Amino acid sequence: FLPSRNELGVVAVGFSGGQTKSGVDAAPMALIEAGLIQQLETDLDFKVTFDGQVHSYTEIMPAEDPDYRNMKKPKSVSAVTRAVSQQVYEHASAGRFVLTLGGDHSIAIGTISGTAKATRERIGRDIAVIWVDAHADLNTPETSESGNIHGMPVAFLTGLAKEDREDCFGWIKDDHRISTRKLVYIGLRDIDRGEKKLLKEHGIRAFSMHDIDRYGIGKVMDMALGWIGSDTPIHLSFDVDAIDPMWAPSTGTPVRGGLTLREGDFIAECVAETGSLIALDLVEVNPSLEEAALDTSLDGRERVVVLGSGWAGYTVARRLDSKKYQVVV
Ligand code: HAR
Ligand code: MN
Ligand code: MN
Ligand code: MN
Repeated sequence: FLPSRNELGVVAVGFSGGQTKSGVDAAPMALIEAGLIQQLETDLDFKVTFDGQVHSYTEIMPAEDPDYRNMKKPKSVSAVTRAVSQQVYEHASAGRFVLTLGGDHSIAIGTISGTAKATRERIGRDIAVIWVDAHADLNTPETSESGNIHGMPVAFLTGLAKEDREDCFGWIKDDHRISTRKLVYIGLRDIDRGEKKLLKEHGIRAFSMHDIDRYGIGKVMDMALGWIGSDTPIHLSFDVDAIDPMWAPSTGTPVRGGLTLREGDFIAECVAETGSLIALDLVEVNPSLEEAALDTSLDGRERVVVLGSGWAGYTVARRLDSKKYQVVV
């Protein structure tokens, strides 16, 4: 069921409307300017299909976008994620591994719905999702305290949140959705009351930082992948704020007590080793929040890409640079 070896589709989503800070829309360009695409092609021999642009979707942005059901910018986020869903769907349907560069985490409504639908059509299988994040992003519009849709993507993807209005996520149908049983969280440490309740009620598998402290990242990855089961297509949605702000400070909602750099790498390596990875999202990198990003303990090569923030994202993207990912793709 794997995408063809070395066929990679890249989608660059310059969108920040799922939250209120500007700058996260500039991440794809920062990563691309740091040489990401070129490295994927030349160092790794990927055949990259990339339309060469960072999409800002201005042509589909609604003129007016009032709050609805407590959601901020519902029509904009709905329209953008619908477009992203189609872009990702096309890559996945063509048998490509899909790398999406965000953008805030609301865009995962698009990426995951796109791979879920394509994978069902292509091989008749449900995908599993590994959501690496400090946050659960599981709020429904009603449980959200902020109204920011980047805190809600998993609710829409699992059907815990639904809406009939076509222009407010009503376009999401069953074939776009994932089961709460096929979802695993890693890195959680900032969860809202309503989210905690939903996690419990639906028996969602979640490994918090507490679990990582208790069992170690090795055991946690064994348990996480064991839960999913081998031979299940995996979509990895990596929010860079899962990594401790010491390593990844350039993000809109940093939470201390996060993953070490190696733990972040290790997660990506373990997922790659399964041979079942079909898509990767890299989100919430905000190059404008970069002040303290330079850490003198980094080696020269990494520091080149620090760019402030780009670096944190690059750590994840850099996994694509390893042989293991080559096998996956
Ligand atoms: N839980 C909070 C909310 O709903 C914060 C969510 C922050 N989300 C992200 N992506 N940065 O994980 O608003
Ligand atoms: Mn997130
Ligand atoms: Mn987060
Ligand atoms: Mn909170």
